[in-house]
Amino acid sequence: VTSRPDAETGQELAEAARRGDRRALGRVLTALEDRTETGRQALRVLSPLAGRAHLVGITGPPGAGKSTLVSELVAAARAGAREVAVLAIDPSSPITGGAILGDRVRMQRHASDPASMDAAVALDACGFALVLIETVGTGQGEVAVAALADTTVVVEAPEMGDEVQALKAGLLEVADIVAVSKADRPGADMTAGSLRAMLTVGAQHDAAANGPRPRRPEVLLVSAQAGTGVAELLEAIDRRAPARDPDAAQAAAFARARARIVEAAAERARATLESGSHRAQLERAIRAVAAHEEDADTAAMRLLEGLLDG
Ligand SMILES: Nc1nc2c(ncn2[C@@H]2O[C@H](COP(=O)(O)OP(=O)(O)O)[C@@H](O)[C@H]2O)c(=O)[nH]1
Ligand SMILES: [Mg+2]
Repeated sequence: VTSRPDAETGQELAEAARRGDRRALGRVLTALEDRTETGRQALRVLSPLAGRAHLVGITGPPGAGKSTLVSELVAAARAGAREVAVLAIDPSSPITGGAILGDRVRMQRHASDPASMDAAVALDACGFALVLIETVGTGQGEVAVAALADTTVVVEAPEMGDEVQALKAGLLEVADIVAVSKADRPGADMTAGSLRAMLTVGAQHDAAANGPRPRRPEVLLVSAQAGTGVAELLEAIDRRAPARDPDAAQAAAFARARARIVEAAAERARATLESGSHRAQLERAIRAVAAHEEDADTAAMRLLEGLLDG
């Protein structure tokens, strides 16, 4: 089944994508990235069909070895006859338009963008059992992927010595698994050791604070180059699959739903504000705020109340 070149509704595209039509899936993803009505239609069809995939965030500092590791994970999972998709989210990527290459999807986005979350839902609904979501950049975007994923793998390279990059970026707090990459290089054992020590202290701290679920991420050594530790990493990921850890899956689903609702509300508010029907009010507020007759927050509140009233 191939998709007709044009004039397809989001519903038709979604149905074709579900039947395994990769071109249709690519067009759904592009529509989601472009935030079009077609994308919204497709998502209405796909959303209820999602919820089976294991969404795994792979994050860490630039150059840590994420992309290389993701390729190895894909190969290992495919060897087990699993359907795997990779969603690479990079706000600085020069590639636009939800480019899809085989089962690799690139989006010039942040992890917290509704488009990224919608893409994960679409891949899930189209039957990919494992969706690896690679995020690059620093700080914000990397932490945001944790809200999107069921399981978060933080990748840390050894050459940083005792300067643990993931710690600086606040990444250890969101890690379910820490993968020390490039284990073929000297210093990897030391990095793993200092990470384990740090995380033990962190876990004690969490327990003392009576947190709901003290985190004690596993630290694993992997070398994509030597091919060592990849199978063990995949096993560690699989142990956290939603079906095997329903409580964690429930918590992840709630975090995801919360982020999606808040982001969708913000996106709708922005679009409505800038749409024709509210343009005049917005223009008046712009003049008032620019002239210092009103502060921006008061103007925003007034406009938001106007949105809710219709
Ligand atoms: N020695 C060694 N180098 C690696 C390994 N994995 C990745 N690299 C190298 O590290 C660099 C960054 O890798 P990449 O996967 O692009 O990192 P990313 O920015 O985190 O996606 C590249 O030059 C890779 O060849 C590994 O297991 N061992
Ligand atoms: Mg990369």
